[in-house]
Amino acid sequence: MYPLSVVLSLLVAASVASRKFPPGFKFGAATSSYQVEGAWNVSDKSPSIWDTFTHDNPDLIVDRSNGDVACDSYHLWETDIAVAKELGLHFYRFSISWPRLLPNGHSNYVSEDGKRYYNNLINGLIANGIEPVVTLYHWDLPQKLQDLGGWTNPDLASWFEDYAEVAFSLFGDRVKTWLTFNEPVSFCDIAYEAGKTAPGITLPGIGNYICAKVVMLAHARAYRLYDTKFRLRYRGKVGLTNQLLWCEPKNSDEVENTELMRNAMALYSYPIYSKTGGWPPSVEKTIAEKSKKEGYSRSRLPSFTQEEIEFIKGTYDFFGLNYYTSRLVETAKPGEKLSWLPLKGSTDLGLALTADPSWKEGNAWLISYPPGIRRLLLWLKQKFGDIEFKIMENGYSTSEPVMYDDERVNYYKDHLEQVLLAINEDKVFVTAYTAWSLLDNYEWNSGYTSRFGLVNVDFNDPMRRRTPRASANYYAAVIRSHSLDLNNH
Ligand code: GBH
Repeated sequence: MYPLSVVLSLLVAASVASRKFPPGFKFGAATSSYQVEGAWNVSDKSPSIWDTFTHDNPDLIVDRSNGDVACDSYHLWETDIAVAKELGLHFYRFSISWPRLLPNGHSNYVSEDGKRYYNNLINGLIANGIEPVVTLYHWDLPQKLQDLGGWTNPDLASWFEDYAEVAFSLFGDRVKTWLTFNEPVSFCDIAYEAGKTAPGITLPGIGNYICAKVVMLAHARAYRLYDTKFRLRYRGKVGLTNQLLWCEPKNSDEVENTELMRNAMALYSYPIYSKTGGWPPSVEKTIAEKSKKEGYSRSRLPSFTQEEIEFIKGTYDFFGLNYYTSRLVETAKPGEKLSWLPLKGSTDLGLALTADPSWKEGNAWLISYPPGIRRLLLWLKQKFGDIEFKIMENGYSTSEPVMYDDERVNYYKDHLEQVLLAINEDKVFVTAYTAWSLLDNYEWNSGYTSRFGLVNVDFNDPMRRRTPRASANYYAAVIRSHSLDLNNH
C-alpha cells in the first residue's frame, strides 16, 4: 500500500504529464507578406493583385484601407524578430511576396532588394534561434501574371514552379519548412465567388474550379522540383496549408450530406493526400451531374488525366491545417444561392452552413467551437492516414484593439486543449501549432478593423508600435512550460 500522499502526487503527475505537449512539438506564429510588409512600391517591386484590387476598389474594404504600409514590416523586420523572440517562438511563419522577389512575375529577373529583404529576415530569425517557415503564395500574385489570366491560366503552374525554384535556390539552405500555398479555398473559391476579393472576378462555379486544378498542378510541380533538385542537399519538408471548417450535421437526416460537405472542404487535400488521388469522388460526381443538367458539355470541375492524378498524388511531407471555426450542414432551400464568402455553404452541393446557436463565443464569421479542431484532425487521420499534421493557423479576432484580450486567451486555451486531446487520446501525429497572428495586420476586406494579433499594432503611429497583449503573455507561458499546466514548469 502506498500512502495517500504518494498516490495523490502520482495522480497529479499523471495529469500534468497529459497536459504536456510531446517533446519536439513546436509552437510558432504566422503572418503574410501583403498583410504586414507594406512598402508596396519600393525599389523594383511590382504591384500584386491585392495592390491593384485595394487601390481600385476601396469601397469593398470596410475601412477603405489597403496594405500600402500595413505593419511596415518591410522596414521593421528587426522589431518583428524581437517580438517573436520575446514570445519564445520556435518558428515564425511568413510569406514571400512573389512580385517583390520577381518583379516580372517570371524568373528571368530576380530583385536584389527582394533577395536582401528575405535574406535579412531569414538570417535574423536564425540568429535569434527562431526557425523560418516560409509560404510561397499567400494570395499576392504579381498583377502581371493576373493580366495573363492568373490562376485560370494553366501555364501559371509552370511559372509558379520557376518562382519556387528561385526561392528554394536562394533560401533552401536555411529554410527547412516550405508551404507552397496558403488556403486555395480562399483564393479560388472565395475569390471567384462574388468578385469581392482579388482579383475581383465573379465567375462562381467556373473560375474557382479552374483555379483549383491549376493550383493542384502548381503545388505538385513545386514539390517534385524540390524532390529532384533540392531534397538531398537541403533535407527540408514541403507541403501546403488548407483551411478546413469542421462540419457537423444539423440533424440526423443530414449525416450523408455532412460527409459530402466534409469531402468538399477537402477538395484541395484529396488529390494530394488520398490513396486514390484525384478529386473527392462524391464531390466530383455531384458537380458533374449538376453541370450536365445545366447544359454544359463537360463538368465545370475540370477533370484530371490519369497522369495528372499520379503526378499530384503523394506530393507532401506533412498536412498543413488552418482551423478557425465550424458549421452545421443542412439541405439548402431550392434555388438558394450560397456563397463561401460569409461561409454560407455551397450552391453546387445544395448544402447550407450555419453556426450552432449554442456556440457562444465569436466574432463575425469566427465562431469558437474548440471540439471542431480535434474532430477535424481525427477525421483527416481516418481519411488520409497516420501522417504528420502541422497546424499552420488558428486564432481569434476582436473588432477593438483590446490589450487585456481574455476572449482571445480563452480561444487559444480551449483550442490547445483540444489539440492535446487529439494527440494524447486520438493519437493524431500533430507536430506543430501556429497562432494567427503574431501581429495585428491588414485583414483583407476587413482592413484594420479586425484584430488577430497576439501583439497589438498601433496603426496611427508612424512607427507602428508593437505591444504584446495578455494573449501574448499567455502564449509565451505555454511555450515556456511546453504544457497547458502553466504552474508546473
Ligand atoms: C486565413 O483566412 C488567412 O490565411 C489569413 O491571411 C487571414 O488573415 C486569417 O485566416 C483570418 O481571416 O467576413 O464573412 O466575409 C481564413 C479565411 C477569409 C475567412 C475571409 C473569413 C471573411 C468572411 N478567411 N473570410 S466574411
